[in-house]
Amino acid sequence: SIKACLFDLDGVLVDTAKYHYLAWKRLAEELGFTFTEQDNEKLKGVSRMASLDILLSVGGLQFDNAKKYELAERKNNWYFESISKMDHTEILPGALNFLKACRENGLKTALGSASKNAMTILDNTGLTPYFDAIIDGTRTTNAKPDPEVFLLGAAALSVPPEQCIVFEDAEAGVEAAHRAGMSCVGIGSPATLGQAELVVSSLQEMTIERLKELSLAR
Ligand code: G16
Ligand code: MG
Repeated sequence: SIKACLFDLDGVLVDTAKYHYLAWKRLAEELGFTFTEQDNEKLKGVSRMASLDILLSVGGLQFDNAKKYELAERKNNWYFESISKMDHTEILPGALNFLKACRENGLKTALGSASKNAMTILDNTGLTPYFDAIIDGTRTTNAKPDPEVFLLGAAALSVPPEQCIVFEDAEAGVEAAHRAGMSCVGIGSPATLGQAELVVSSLQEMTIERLKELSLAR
């Protein structure tokens, strides 16, 4: 039976994708090209440096590593300005209630995010106390679809992977969950998250009952 829920951050608990997008768009503009919202879809769940590589390929530009780190830092400074102003009103619908329900029902909770800024976001939105373990981009070396972030989460909770369920909005995250030996609930559209065991449009649709049905179906 299910003992733990592991949550992605961006796109599952909060909508920070819009702030990532504004910062990447600004960087692209400084470099002389346009970066659309559609281009931005490719960056979801992807690490900071890999995101920069995708952005530069859209602009048809190439730089050495030193310059790339400088550009990534410039973007991160703008992004950090936005997330510094976040508060609890930016928690996505249903997320807080579902986290509370998990804990009331004896399920452990962990964060499994690629972001190096996760602690700032969790603290500013007041979500930090709802997690038994927090694994973020400062703790991992391999980005999703590598299962590392979720395996570290399960280990931190002392729960075997097969008793964990992952909540993810990115295709690479669903793959990471499966490679970790975990089931996955996709948050978003079945068109992109079709590999997940269940897809819901937001955590508002998620209940402990549905979680139990999912674990029985395994
Ligand atoms: C998030 C976002 C990605 C972002 C990555 C790294 O991950 O989805 O778009 O590039 O983190 O973020 P940072 O630049 O803050 O380290 P997740 O795993 O929470 O969806
Ligand atoms: Mg995400």
